[in-house]
Amino acid sequence: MTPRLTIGNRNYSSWSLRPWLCLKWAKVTFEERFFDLDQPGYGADGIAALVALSPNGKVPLLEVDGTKIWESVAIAEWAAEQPGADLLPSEPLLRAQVRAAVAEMHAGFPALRRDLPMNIRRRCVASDLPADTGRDLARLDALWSGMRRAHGRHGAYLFGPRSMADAFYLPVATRLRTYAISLSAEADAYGRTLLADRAFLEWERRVLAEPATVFSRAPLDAVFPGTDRG
Ligand SMILES: N[C@@H](CCC(=O)N[C@@H](CS)C(=O)NCC(=O)O)C(=O)O
Repeated sequence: MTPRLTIGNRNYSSWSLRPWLCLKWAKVTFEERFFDLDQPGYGADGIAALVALSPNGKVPLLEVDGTKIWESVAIAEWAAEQPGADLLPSEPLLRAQVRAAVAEMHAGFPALRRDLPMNIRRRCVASDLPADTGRDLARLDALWSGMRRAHGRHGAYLFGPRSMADAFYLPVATRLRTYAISLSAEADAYGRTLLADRAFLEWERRVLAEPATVFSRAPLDAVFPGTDRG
């Protein structure tokens, strides 16, 4: 059976985008199922139909031969284990660092995620960000520019060649663009590399082809005044 990935609303669901990129980059054939997150229970006690479908009540969810794999990291790791996936470096210490960067994104940057939600269509200017968001952005800049300085001679991605870590930071690159936030020159250049990724451009085309709607269950479109593309 073809693996099936359930994803949320493409414009907003950063956790859906990450494993979707990993599956694409690993050249895994998979079906997609869209689940509309703009339903009662979102972000609170859960959307009943999603709670029934997914063990953690959230997307993304990958189903492989009747087995459910939830959590974006686990789906990305499954993709990395497929033959020829090339999502993790073969050198153990470098592989550990890629996983550290993935884990930091998965577990960290809470203020950045709170104040700068993914909204691919949106263009606005962030202002008066709280101190903890500034600290998250400074940490992001240090991580991106530090890794680019260390590995830049091997390629344009975070660890040189493209890896799972790039899928985890790509949604962050869209946030910096949406909210007109600049980091250091090295970090900004890396963000541009991510936004030019072919698989991401396919995702973005599909976002812009969908009718622009306002997400009603959370103020994702009203964070700062701005305009929407598409
Ligand atoms: N830790 C989870 C986070 C998944 C997540 O928060 N998904 C959101 C959409 S981006 C969701 O399904 N929310 C449903 C809800 O909060 O009710 C992962 O990495 O997969």
